[in-house]
Amino acid sequence: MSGGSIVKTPFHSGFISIIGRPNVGKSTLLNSLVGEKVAIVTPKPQTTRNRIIGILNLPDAQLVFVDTPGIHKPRTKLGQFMDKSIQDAMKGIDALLVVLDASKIASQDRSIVQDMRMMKVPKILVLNKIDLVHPQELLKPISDFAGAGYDAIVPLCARTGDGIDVLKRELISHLPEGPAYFPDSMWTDQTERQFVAELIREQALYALQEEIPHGIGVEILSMKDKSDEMVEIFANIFCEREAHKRIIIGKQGKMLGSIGKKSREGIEKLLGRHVNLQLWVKVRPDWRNTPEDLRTLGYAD
Ligand SMILES: Nc1nc2c(ncn2[C@@H]2O[C@H](COP(=O)(O)OP(=O)(O)OP(=O)(O)O)[C@@H](O)[C@H]2O)c(=O)[nH]1
Ligand SMILES: [Mg+2]
Repeated sequence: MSGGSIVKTPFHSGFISIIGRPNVGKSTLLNSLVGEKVAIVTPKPQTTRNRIIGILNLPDAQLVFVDTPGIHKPRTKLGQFMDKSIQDAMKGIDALLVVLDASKIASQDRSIVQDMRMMKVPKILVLNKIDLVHPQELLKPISDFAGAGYDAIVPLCARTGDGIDVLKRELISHLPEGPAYFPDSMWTDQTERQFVAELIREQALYALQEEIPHGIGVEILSMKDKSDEMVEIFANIFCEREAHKRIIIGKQGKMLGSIGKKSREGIEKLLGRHVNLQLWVKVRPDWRNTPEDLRTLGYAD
């Protein structure tokens, strides 16, 4: 007679950094993997400014993703902070996702793919935005990168989620056995205040054109519960010039009104309560090079 034994399925866990050029869809991929809106997404490059953690909890695994700013040459102290966020996100990780926009593979992408070979962790190359290319167009990058030292090449569409499950299974198969690092109810390490500031910045980025978006920062001045159903939020939008301030406010305050309305809708969804949002626009010339302003806006360690 043989006794029954309980075979415990192994639990896998690990930190996985998501890196790539600006605008390739890293934050969209993070949101899609986690199934929540963790990071803001806009069509403007350099949307993400700091390291953002998103956690996927599964019965057999906990995947901790680290979204990063797009790799670029820093030109301001803010840029240096973003660069450092990328460097920090590469430390102590268990796996790496290198993301490319399959519809626009450029020489910088090839350099990034090449540079990341030195990372001695499992690496997966993600060809994102496959909705924008004919399937046959994927054959060339797949064969070009086949010998690049990656453990897998996964084509997917972060926007629709097509191919995301393949990526999840692939990642789990490469992660070490280990414990959950965070409680299984947690899906990010960002505070409500940080989220709210990001949602306002997202709407400002959507509304504004040309060079203004890079000079936008959002400071939450206060968040107060007015009742069980109502939160009052005061926030400053920083910009770098009087001319930018005029554009952000718009004719008869129209632009600011629209940024405020859309931000409020996003914040209400996040908090599940009514929001009274008051926005002010402040000119801070060169805040991107001013350590005190960078601290105020949360771009400091
Ligand atoms: N068509 C298509 N667009 C996508 C896809 N994934 C992301 N995008 C779009 O690409 C743009 C950039 O997406 P983000 O997720 O902000 O890109 P990012 O790499 O995080 O950009 P940075 O934070 O600036 O480095 C947005 O307009 C997204 O909607 C996709 O699978 N298909
Ligand atoms: Mg991003």
